[in-house]
Amino acid sequence: AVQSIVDDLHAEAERDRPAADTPEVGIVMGSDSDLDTMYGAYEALTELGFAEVTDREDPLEARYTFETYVVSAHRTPDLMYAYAETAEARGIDVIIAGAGGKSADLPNMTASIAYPLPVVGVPVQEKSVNSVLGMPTGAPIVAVDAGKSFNAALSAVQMLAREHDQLRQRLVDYHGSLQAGVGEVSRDLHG
Ligand code: RP5
Repeated sequence: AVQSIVDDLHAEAERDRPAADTPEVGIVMGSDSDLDTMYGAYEALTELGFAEVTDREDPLEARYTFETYVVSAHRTPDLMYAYAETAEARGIDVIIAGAGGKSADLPNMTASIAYPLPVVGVPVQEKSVNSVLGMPTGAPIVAVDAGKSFNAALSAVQMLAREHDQLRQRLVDYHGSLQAGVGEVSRDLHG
């Protein structure tokens, strides 16, 4: 099964996919046990109007989309390599990569292989932080604190927003809604 996904990724990388059929954001995580933690990224992307591509054959309706793969650096190294190696050619603009444990190698290996595509790393637990952040000079990764996948998605969309005015506006509106929310809490507290 893994080999057929690897083959599909390479086939997609070689095909000239129209931009409208290409997810802007790729989410990868080391295990399906990371799903709960990575759910924050789904929430942020959905809040900003992204839709998840669940069937690559289906025509996409939403303007902005993301895809999700479970890719383990240790159990499926070939798949990790294929995903990261083909991401740019497949049309992905930014990857969010989450992994847990003390050997959370997926985010940093993905960043190295997918370079120069930006990768936002999410250490799933506190103990994973050093392994995600411990990159040598010249091999960059952007990372958030343990479990902060919501912020990882906001950072990814900030990168995209430099070239997409609509996304920039959604980020500004989202920030405005945060301020309004805080304002309401203060009003409630102080009458
Ligand atoms: C890591 O090992 C994964 O990212 C996950 O956080 C952790 C444990 O994986 P499971 O044993 O729950 O599949 O590579």
